Amino acid sequence: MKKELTRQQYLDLYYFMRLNRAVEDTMVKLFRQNKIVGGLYSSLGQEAISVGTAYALEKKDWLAPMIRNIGALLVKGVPPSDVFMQHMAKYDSPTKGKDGTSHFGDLEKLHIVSPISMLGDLIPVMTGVAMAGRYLGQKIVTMTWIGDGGSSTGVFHEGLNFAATQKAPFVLILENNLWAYSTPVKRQVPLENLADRAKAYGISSYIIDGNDVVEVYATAREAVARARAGEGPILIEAKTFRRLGHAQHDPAEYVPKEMRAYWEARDPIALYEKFLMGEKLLDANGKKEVEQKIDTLLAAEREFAENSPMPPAEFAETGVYCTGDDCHKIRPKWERPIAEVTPPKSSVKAVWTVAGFGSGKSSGGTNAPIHFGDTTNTLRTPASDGDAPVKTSGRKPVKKAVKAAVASSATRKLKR
Ligand SMILES: Cc1ncc(C[n+]2csc(CCOP(=O)(O)OP(=O)(O)O)c2C)c(N)n1
Ligand SMILES: [Mg+2]
Repeated sequence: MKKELTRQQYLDLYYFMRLNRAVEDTMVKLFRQNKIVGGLYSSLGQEAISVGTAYALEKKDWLAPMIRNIGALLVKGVPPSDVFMQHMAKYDSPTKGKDGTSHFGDLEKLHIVSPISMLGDLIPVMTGVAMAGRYLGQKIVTMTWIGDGGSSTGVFHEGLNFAATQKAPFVLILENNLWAYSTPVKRQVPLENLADRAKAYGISSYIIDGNDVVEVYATAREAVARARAGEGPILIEAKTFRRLGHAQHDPAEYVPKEMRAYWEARDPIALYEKFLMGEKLLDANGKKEVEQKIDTLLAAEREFAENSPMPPAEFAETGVYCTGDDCHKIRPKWERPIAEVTPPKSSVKAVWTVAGFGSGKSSGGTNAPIHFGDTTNTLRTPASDGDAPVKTSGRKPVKKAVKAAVASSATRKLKR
């Protein structure tokens, strides 16, 4: 770790790494209380990468996180309550409960592009954002992250080639944490350094110790400055280790014990604390203050998140199709009348039909299109189309069937 930052920068990096870890520790508790909806991914031991790289960006710059980049979101200004609520599918969450993990963004204030699951797809997307900024004369830099596994996707290569050809002001952080699910990096890439892939696209790259936050930040800062100056995209490979399984469900028993022990002894927060104490930038009191500040903040943020309601059921049917202002402020440029390209007008008449389909009734008596077996009807399949109609068994309507079942179970109980 070199000495080249201001005291405030050193302390900010420490605060955000501790906050990143504390936010994720809180989510593990929420997960065990069954309050998290969906998967929970951990960046334990990788905090220096998310924090150090995002800290190198300016306010006007743009980023798009992957699942292990909660730290980058916190640095960019996302409140922890948003992260909690997003994972708990709460109505006040950025996606109002419609998506989970780090799958949310903020195009207006924080300049965060919402990720999707497809690994690598953010590379061409963030290249596009970088190019748009250039057209608009904004001098912005864009950043996203990719794993060792994700760096083997086609879109990683297509995207990086595209970014290089366009000389896009874009910085790509390759988090080589040695595992992609249960596949060790050596079994999927015949290279010692994944940064070598940059050579194929004629762009600059760095290889850094991802557990040394000062090195991460100093390198990212240089890369961001170079990209902003017009040098084109830059790839940074940060060597690290995924300390937990792919997600909460995975005990990662396939990881050799010695490998785990090696990396656990290189915890980025413990290493940094030692450095800060040695440089007299932090002492026991300072450490306590940071801990108390984070504890107080997270207690309030967690309470807010837990008190937020779940979305109302009817909300599920909204936002499926973009409806302009009701959906978001960025308007689609419709070349044809909206009514013409959205249902019901956009639906085409089926070339073959199943008689009775769509006319079934739910047990509540409402329309239940898929319960076509609930009505006495005839069935025609593509194979039998044109042949004589096939008679279905014509089961009892659900309501009657349920009544009969309830009656028979009551009789059984009485007999006992
Ligand atoms: C294109 C694509 N293929 C497969 C997946 C399924 N998938 C999700 S995470 C993951 C492993 C990713 O490993 P890596 O890129 O090393 O990231 P890490 O989990 O180690 O952070 C896979 C295969 C996906 N989301 N997208
Ligand atoms: Mg990996």
